Amino acid sequence: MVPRGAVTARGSTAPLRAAPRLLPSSELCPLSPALGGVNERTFVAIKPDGVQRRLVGEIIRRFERKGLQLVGMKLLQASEELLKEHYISLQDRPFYSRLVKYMSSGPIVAMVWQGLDVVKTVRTMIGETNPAESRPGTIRGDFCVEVGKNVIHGSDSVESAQQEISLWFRPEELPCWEDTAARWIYE
Ligand code: IDP
Ligand code: MG
Repeated sequence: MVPRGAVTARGSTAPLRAAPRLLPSSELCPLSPALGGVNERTFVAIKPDGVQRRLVGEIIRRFERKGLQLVGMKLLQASEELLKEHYISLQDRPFYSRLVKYMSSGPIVAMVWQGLDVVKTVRTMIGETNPAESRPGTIRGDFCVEVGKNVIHGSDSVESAQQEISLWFRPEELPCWEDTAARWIYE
């Protein structure tokens, strides 16, 4: 895990401004040591089955209500090339080509979420890879049945999150905005 206050993708250690404002994409995101420098980011994708089953709003609602900050989002039809790269670590698994086909079978909602320990938090909220092993209350525990149609992706480490964010998003697609609720969420 990246320590609180450390710099992650496109972050800096400049203090937060007093008033909320949108920053030009060329500026680095400000971090606030006073607020714990909560700058960890993770990549989340609502898979084609999640989009088709109208789960986009429900999933975003869960992350928002948790207190996480949405810093990037787009609906896109991912190319096989992109998906092969995204799942490169699974290329020797027997389900790899079926996985790429599934992921390219319709649009995906790609997102970046930010917060304290966000990689671990989002994985906990998603549940296990196999929905049958996922507890009720998790996204996979509540909304799906089979591993091959498990609705959502979340990065499994800070390092893979950084790689996945740079694979799926251009810097200008991650606008920097001050989270004015942060003081009510973090000590
Ligand atoms: P994760 O999504 O929980 O991180 P990974 O092991 O990284 O799980 O696998 C990536 C995706 O590959 C899974 O979310 C699932 O869609 C698919 N997958 C994993 N294992 C199987 C399998 O045994 N059969 C079919 N698909 C699988
Ligand atoms: Mg994974």
